Amino acid sequence: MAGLLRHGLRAASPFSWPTPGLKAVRHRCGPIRPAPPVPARASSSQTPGPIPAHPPASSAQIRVQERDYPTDDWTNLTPQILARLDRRLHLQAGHPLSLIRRRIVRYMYDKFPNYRGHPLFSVHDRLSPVVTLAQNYDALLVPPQHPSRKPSDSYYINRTWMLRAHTSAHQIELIQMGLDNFLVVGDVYRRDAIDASHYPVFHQVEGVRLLDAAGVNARWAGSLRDTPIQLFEAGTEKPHKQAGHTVDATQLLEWELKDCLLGLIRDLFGSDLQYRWVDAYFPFTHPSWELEIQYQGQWMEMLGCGIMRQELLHQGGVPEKIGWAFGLGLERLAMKLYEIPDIRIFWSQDSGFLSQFQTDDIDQVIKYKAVSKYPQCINDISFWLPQEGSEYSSNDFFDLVRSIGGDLVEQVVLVDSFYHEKKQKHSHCYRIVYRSTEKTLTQEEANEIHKHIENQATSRLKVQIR
Ligand code: FA5
Ligand code: MG
Repeated sequence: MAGLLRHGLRAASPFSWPTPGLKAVRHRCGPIRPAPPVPARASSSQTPGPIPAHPPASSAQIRVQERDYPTDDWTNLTPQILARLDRRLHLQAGHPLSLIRRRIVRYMYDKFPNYRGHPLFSVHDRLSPVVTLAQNYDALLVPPQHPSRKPSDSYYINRTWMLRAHTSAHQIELIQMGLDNFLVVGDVYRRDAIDASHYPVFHQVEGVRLLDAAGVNARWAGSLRDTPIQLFEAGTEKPHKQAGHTVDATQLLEWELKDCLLGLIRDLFGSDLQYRWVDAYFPFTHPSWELEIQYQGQWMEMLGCGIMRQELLHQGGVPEKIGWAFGLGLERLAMKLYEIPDIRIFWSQDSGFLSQFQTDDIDQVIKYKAVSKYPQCINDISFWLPQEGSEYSSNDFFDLVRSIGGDLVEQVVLVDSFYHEKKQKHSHCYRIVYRSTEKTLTQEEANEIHKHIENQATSRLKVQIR
């Protein structure tokens, strides 16, 4: 969030609020005081308040994911952000965010099996990032005057629709569908400052787990207690628990939540990792925490979590249950895991970056190697293979390319191969990526090497250029 004071790499969350006794975090508009809580299901039409007007959009309609929306004075989506909606990096095969998503899902599947040994958690990774303000804020008890609602902080389609600013926006709809254990993975959008660990589009994994009294007691059946654990009591809110929750139930949930998240972090980074829990504030959880780990000599915030506000479970139609939730940043985890020094690199379409993650083995140890800052030149070559009888192997071609292009060849990939029935010939097409690590290689220079490769392939490998 631009303008928020940071503590090392720890950004103040737009969804957190400073509360007395917590780490001081100041907003650019000065200290923020909590507003009275909004009634559950408050409609977004009640939200405007003293929000600065945004210049009206030039066109009356805006097209987002093949749907037209009327624009209004809140519309602030830019073409650059709209273009990111189709990227879905978390689902792109061979992308670091997709590899780490699969590791998290596997961990959660193993950690929480059902009584038949199947995964308890369902995974929702294709939900549209277009949500209502009611989903993103009201359903999560975010007060009408909360700074995260300002057009300067989020991307609005209009006063009703926006791009989700966190995956928590889907909590209530999935609970209302009857789900008790689920993960949401997706791209989220915030008008955040851009630096090495902040980007306006990033990816989160949300985890939600609900339990009723029977579930809680079955879960801790082995403990030495002789009386069943009660979930609810008529009490008052304390820093360590909600008014309606018992201390016992809160502590059990806190233990399970932190055990789950620490287990995940250790699964990814090994057990000798330096971490710390920091008390936090979110309108939709209490108590709440953030987990920070050491990254490049500083504390970096990886996730927010907490015991779900009971009002949410009432709204979700399951007042008899209690639950925990977390939201973690995929980029931050992937930066640490693969030693990617800058969050902007995830958006690179440079094959020098992507080819480093081309694996189906999610446990493969990959350490990112910096890609040359000079541009690539990409040339394709297609030829008919020699007729049956003469030997040809792709490896011969790879060797030939390397012997001619040397270190200027960054990559050679077979991109297409087919058999022509009439001609009775096989065809191969290779893509050669040229790049210098020392200077900008011009397309003319690349063409010259490419031409030489064509000639040598024809004479030495007996192929016929198409
Ligand atoms: C949230 O988004 C809450 N919805 C998390 C949550 C879920 C709390 C469920 C309680 C229960 P926060 O704004 O702190 O919280 O973001 C969560 C994580 O997203 C951060 O810890 C960080 O890892 C990542 N993150 C936040 N902002 C950015 C950004 N601009 N760029 C990259 N990652 C970010
Ligand atoms: Mg945060």
